[in-house]
Amino acid sequence: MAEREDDSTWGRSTVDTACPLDCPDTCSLSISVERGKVVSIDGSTREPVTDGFICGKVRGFGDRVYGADRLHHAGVREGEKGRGRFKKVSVDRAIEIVATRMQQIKEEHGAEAILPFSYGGSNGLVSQDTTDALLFRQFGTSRLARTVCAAPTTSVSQALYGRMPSVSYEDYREARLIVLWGANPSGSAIHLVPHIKAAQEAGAALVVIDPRRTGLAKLADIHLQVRPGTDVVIALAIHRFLFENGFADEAFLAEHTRGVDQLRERASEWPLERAATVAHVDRDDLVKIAELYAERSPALIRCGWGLERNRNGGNAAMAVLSLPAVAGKFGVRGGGFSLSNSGAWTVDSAAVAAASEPATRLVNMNQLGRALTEFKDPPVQMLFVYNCNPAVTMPDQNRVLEGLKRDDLFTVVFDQVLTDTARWADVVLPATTFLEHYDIVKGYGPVSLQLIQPAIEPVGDSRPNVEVFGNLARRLGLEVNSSLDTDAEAMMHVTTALKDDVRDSLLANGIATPECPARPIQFIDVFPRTPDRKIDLFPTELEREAPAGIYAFQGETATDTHPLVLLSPASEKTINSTLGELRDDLARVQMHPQDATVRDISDGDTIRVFNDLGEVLCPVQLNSDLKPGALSLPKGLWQKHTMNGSTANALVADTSTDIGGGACFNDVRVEVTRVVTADFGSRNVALWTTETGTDKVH
Ligand SMILES: Nc1nc2c(c(=O)[nH]1)N[C@H]1C(S)=C(S)[C@@H](COP(=O)(O)OP(=O)(O)OC[C@H]3O[C@@H](n4cnc5c(=O)[nH]c(N)nc54)[C@H](O)[C@@H]3O)O[C@H]1N2
Ligand SMILES: Nc1nc2c(c(=O)[nH]1)N[C@H]1C(S)=C(S)[C@@H](COP(=O)(O)OP(=O)(O)OC[C@H]3O[C@@H](n4cnc5c(=O)[nH]c(N)nc54)[C@H](O)[C@@H]3O)O[C@H]1N2
Ligand SMILES: [Mo]
Repeated sequence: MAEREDDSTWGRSTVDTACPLDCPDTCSLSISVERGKVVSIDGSTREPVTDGFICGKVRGFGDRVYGADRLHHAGVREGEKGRGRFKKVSVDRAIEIVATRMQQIKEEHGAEAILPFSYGGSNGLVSQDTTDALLFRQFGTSRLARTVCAAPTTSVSQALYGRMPSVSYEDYREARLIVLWGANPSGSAIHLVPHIKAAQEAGAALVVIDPRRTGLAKLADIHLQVRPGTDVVIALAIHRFLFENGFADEAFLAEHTRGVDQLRERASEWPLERAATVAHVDRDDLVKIAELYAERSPALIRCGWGLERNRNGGNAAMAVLSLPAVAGKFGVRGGGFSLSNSGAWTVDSAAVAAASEPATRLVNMNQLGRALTEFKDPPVQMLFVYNCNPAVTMPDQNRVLEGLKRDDLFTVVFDQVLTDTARWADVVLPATTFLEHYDIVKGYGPVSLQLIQPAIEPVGDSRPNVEVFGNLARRLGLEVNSSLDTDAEAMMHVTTALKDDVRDSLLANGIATPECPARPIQFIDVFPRTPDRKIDLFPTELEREAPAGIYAFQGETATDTHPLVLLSPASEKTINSTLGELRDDLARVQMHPQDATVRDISDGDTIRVFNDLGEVLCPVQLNSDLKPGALSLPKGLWQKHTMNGSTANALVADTSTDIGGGACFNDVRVEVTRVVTADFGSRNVALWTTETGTDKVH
């Protein structure tokens, strides 16, 4: 069994476990427990990348476990929707109510009128896509396209490379050039930062391509402060430079790739000058980057997720990820690319794979608002939310909220805390946290598999996902593989077809290392997993999907009425919206002083950020680290974090990215005005606007 030290005299124990929150780092943790309560959470060294340190968010996770917003009981709505008031019922009773309603909806409208809605709130292999998936498939509900994150980059890396594993964190220090492209690891993957700094100390050059001057951009040799959405032309211009100046690795291209001629032709349209003009960057900086990339090896590109959330995002990711192929950067330690490693090691869920998926209606999760308000044949009659907080995290927030308001919609929310979505529920179900149940977590940065084991008993009546879905399935008369989650071995049966050695290693050590090498050299240890093992530089299947073709730039549409662009990057204070309940301060929109001056706006003013979809009222912070013309408001805000209950997503259209059906979170056109505080003192604004957020019930 994985380490668990007990000192029963004092009721003290230390539990080794891991963090399943939606972050690439998947840290190994050591939890100190006293008399059944978590007293501290620290990093451990079991996962080498964690190396004993963790972020402040998880260190403070006990505040969530024992916090005022924790859901201790199941509840049935009392009074109007959205007030967040519930009558306490037993979990069994709540499940019975949900089951009865599901049957009724199936009889009246067909099971496709039920929409299960989940994302990565728990990245554990047990708590998503196991019992839940079996239940919903057998019942014949609508299906969900889980596109809110990484859809464009995944489509593209699948098409080009068959999701070849990435360069590991540890091997960043071997690189002589690192390009951080639309990635901000200081906020979103902190364990990468020491490796980048070590590389710099050893003489590596650092290039950061980002509309914001991030912490690492300040330390970079070159910060290319692009206009959002223009990365595709920057990457194509570097391709053109490589092709035209004899830096393309023709031997590698001939042997290992397909489609290079078409790529060459698309790139030919983008001389460096033209790309620099479109992206509003200094031509000389761009030339320097192209030269550095041509000359230095090992050269490593970190493709983040900031650049994909845009109408040009899929093509941007494709043009970026094809650079190491053209420049011949593979075959050396520290050279190549790094992206999500979620596809590096597939741990199949046997039970789920075996159950065929019925071809029921497929709903793109980014269009939840539309689904709730417009879908017919059948209309959505039940929304079942778990591992997700769509009232604040999905595009077109106002339309999502309009849908949640529908009296004839039955909403079930299964969560750990009373989220903004849970407030709209007809039935709430209390979920355990990773400190209270078993799970298995696979990293998408480092690729190890780790065991999660409970450090404490479930708080209140909270239950693990598999238990709730197992009970619900039984009530519906369905046969699913579930577990009462009594021990690690039982839990493993529910979930995955783990190979014996992997299972044994997890049980004995709490960690298992993957079949693929943990520190792979691309094109030495790992190869494309495309059918012919070649890199497909011009994947025609994506061309059919992309509205303007592949490697195309669809422009960007700043308009006279909405000339600014709003970005919403990851914040170091929350993981998506998780832990947002613990913060009560108002968020501040970041704005460049130049944009503020022309609008007569000063630091600290209350501003209104608006477009045709909605408005956000909050204080402004002037910040010259932004590209002029761009604003920034963190993702993951709760309704209480702005003065009118709207987050950045009230301004995000539910249109799709060029490839992959992803969300365009960073492609938001807005205008800003100062709110005259004589009209609304900030307190009044808060009272006036948070109809749904004032009378909070813990
Ligand atoms: N602390 C914390 N860590 C997290 C998360 C969190 O919420 N909090 N979320 C996790 C999740 S789910 C994800 S997906 C990852 C995301 O992690 P990252 O890949 O780092 O993504 P973002 O923070 O969304 O954006 C990264 C950078 O892209 C920039 N950017 C925005 N638009 C553009 C553009 O058009 N071009 C370019 N070149 N850059 C652009 C932003 O300014 C930002 O600095 O982080 C994970 N880690
Ligand atoms: N404006 C803007 N919005 C964005 C983005 C952006 O860049 N800009 N980025 C997007 C990205 S990258 C992502 S990944 C999505 C994420 O969006 P969501 O998937 O909605 O993520 P969270 O907000 O973290 O909500 C997850 C919820 O799951 C719950 N949960 C955790 N573990 C369990 C469990 O074991 N059981 C149950 N039942 N519940 C559990 C948590 O308490 C939490 O409330 O948001 C997207 N939203
Ligand atoms: Mo994400």
